[in-house]
Amino acid sequence: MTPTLDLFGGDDPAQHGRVALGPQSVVLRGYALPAVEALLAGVDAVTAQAPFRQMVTPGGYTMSVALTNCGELGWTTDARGYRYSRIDPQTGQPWPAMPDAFRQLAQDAAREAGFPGFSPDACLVNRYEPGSRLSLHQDRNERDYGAPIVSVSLGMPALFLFGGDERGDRAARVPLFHGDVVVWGGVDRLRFHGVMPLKDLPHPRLGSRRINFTLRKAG
Ligand code: MD6
Ligand code: FE
Repeated sequence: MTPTLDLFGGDDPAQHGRVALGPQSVVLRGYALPAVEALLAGVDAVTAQAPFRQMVTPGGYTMSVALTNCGELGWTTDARGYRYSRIDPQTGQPWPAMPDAFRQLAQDAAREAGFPGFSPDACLVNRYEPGSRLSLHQDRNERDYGAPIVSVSLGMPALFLFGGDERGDRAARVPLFHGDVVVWGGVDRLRFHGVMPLKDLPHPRLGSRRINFTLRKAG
């Protein structure tokens, strides 16, 4: 018998690596891999109705990340501020429905991370290209901080910055790969975080893109 170092637990997604980022935040390595094709079909369905677009921050900067949304509520930014809305300002229509594969994965991952009964009503979908970045921020436009956020990464890898409760706190750099899912909530819910500028490391399935979507209870 050949001894193997089974760091990632074979093919059982529940046994893939877990990396704790804080008391109530965890990276579930590869957790989304079995669902990738269903998730990408969901992304295509969403973006056919609500295309990716680059939004402008209240400070007047055009975001390098392009975004869209699905679910009852969608996150937007413009000169007047950040907010959730039921209507896509670009199409004048409600945001597309949240694909079942998104909702199911988010519920399962949340339960796995200690947040049973997660029922998201908003999903922000981000598209990164080489050089795209997301500066340090807190997610605080949601009404209730009691629910966690579930974040799914597909395509090119990214270096995620996970800081503390103050902007100036030292941030850990955590690589996120295709199929990784991050869940955080509770005492970690308002920690500052961001994404370093992406390197061009083309992914076999998605090319020079990274797709990240985050599921939330916003309303
Ligand atoms: C990203 N994620 O990974 C950006 N926010 O591309 C986020 O900003 C984020 O991953 C709240 C909770 C989880 C996240
Ligand atoms: Fe965020």
